[in-house]
Amino acid sequence: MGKSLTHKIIEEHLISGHLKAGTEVAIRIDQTLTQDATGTMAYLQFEAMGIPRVRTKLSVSYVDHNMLQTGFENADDHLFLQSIASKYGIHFSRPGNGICHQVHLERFAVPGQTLLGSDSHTPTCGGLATLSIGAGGLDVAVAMGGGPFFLSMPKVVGVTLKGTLQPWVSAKDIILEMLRRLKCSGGKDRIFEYGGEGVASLTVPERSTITNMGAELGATTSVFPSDEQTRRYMAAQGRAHDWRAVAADPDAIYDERVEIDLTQLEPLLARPHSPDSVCKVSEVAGTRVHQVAIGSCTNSSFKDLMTVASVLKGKVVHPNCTLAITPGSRQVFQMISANGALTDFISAGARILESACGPCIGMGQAPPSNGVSVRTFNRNFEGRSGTPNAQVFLASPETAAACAITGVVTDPRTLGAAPHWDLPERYVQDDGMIVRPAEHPDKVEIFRGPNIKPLPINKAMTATMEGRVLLKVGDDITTDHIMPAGAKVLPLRSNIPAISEFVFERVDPQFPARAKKAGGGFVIGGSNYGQGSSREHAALAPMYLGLKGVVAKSFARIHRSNLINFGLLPMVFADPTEYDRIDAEDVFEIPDLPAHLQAGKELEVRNRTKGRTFQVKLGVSSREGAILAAGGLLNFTRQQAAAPS
Ligand code: MIC
Ligand code: SF4
Repeated sequence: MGKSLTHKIIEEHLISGHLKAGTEVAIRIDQTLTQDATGTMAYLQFEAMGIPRVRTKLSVSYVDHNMLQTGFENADDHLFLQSIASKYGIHFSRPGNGICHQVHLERFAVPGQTLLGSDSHTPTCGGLATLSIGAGGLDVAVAMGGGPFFLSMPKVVGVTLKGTLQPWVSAKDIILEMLRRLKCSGGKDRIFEYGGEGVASLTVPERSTITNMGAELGATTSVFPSDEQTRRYMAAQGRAHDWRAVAADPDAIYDERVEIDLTQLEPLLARPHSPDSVCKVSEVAGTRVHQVAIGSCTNSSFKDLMTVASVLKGKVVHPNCTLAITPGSRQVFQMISANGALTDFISAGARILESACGPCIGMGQAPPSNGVSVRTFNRNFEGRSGTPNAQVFLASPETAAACAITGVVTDPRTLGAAPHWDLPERYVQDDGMIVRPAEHPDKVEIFRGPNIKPLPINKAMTATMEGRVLLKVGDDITTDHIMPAGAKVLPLRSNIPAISEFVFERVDPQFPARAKKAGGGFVIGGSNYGQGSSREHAALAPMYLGLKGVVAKSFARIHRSNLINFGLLPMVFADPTEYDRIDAEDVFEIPDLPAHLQAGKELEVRNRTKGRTFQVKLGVSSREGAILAAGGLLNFTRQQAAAPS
């Protein structure tokens, strides 16, 4: 019986468990990455573990999110990250070197290896056949220390690509088509493995656009085989020595299958406010556009920017509209500057931003009130752009460039002959902005500015839990709702007491005060609670405010793990209609917790206000149960280290 590529890579890295969907497996992690907004906590956690040096093949710390520096906070954090990387054996990608996923793809990812990153778009490197998974910072810290990564074995979905893309239709349209069909939670507990004759025509940057935005399907990850395209890309990056062919067996068995005929695809876009609200560009053509933004880890490769440059060449951005361009990496920046494409952008009136996440995470370029912004990014959650009532559409670089010159939503196929780009034979290979770890770590002093506050740690779980319902929310609550990002809040990522004042800011600004006054309590959620980002702050900051658990209809994978990692109960209604019988302020009691924290057990929740009792499923493995009992993964890891072997 043939094996999928996913099963082959997991088998090569398996530490415990069996490859049976839904059961817990532990895998060895070869590489880790962090970015600055999640990295400060991840490194504080790594430090708290007391391990002198990372035990991975490679760990890289990037600075790409918190780049605005409107005060001392971000700059201080950068210095902290640089010094702690140097001490513990981590490569440091300096601010200005680019977006973590783009740089990692260019310079470090290796086919057939595993990569764990404290950012939900870590699967970008799946375009280069790396099994790359996003996780909370604490999971990444454990992996840096040589510990395994535990995950519920996903189903493997074989995605067969047939035919070839038509002119002006791009890789972004393939992943938008996946989102149109499967929706934002359609990839939950699944790995998408791409195959079929259509794969050979897609270059590595195109494949990475698809695997990047697989995160929006809620997938554990997405992966392409490593083939001739991969070899050519790696050779052009001067990394032919790291290339290795890896692929599924021709008769591989998949749990589910999807087929997309590339020849039939048209330019698509996602409407406000969800990446799965997909329609054809032609259906909304003519809508006035106030802003176009090109960049982010989804679409800021050299190929993407050259495509945009050929649309803009000799033209000026429409007066209705502004255009912001963010090259994904210093490599991309150097190359468009050397070949004149940067001049085309400047001549067209584009506003050139540094290589960073920038507008994608609300760090500048907020659109005007009620403005329409067409972005090549991956998320368009309400308010994420920095303007609460902005209408953000997600589209390909081709479509975005067409909108920029016409000032209205435009199907790029109306522009005439499509540009064609062969990938370069050789990319600029300049790792001068990657700082290697110190040779004498004992001499390195860690810089800690006033923004770095000690890590709050939860207490072991009590036998009985009591508290009131602090907030009741609906379906698809994102981590941007729970713990907003943006220029004002992101600089506080290393300061939990300060950032916790913004928890649920856009949903209910009174939440922090109420939670503290009540001495903690519970949140009630609908389906897919905690979708989106990997930020563990969406668990850590509510924990600081006293949150004890969330009862929801279902959880997104990374957020559920983050709740467990910080000792908060992720409870799923056994009967989802119970949701309707709960109101804010109801008082809950959960008795006899220790006995119920074991694998597979249901818990009983007493709603004292309503005089009712209902069942919730925890669905935890015995390891997760022990983590919850200990009050989180850090306490659990310490207990294990202290236990006699
Ligand atoms: C995002 O795109 O939301 C982020 C910012 O990159 C997050 C990480 C974070 O919140 O720091 C992610 O996707 O994991
Ligand atoms: Fe950065 Fe945006 Fe990518 Fe998140 S999605 S890593 S904020 S570019």
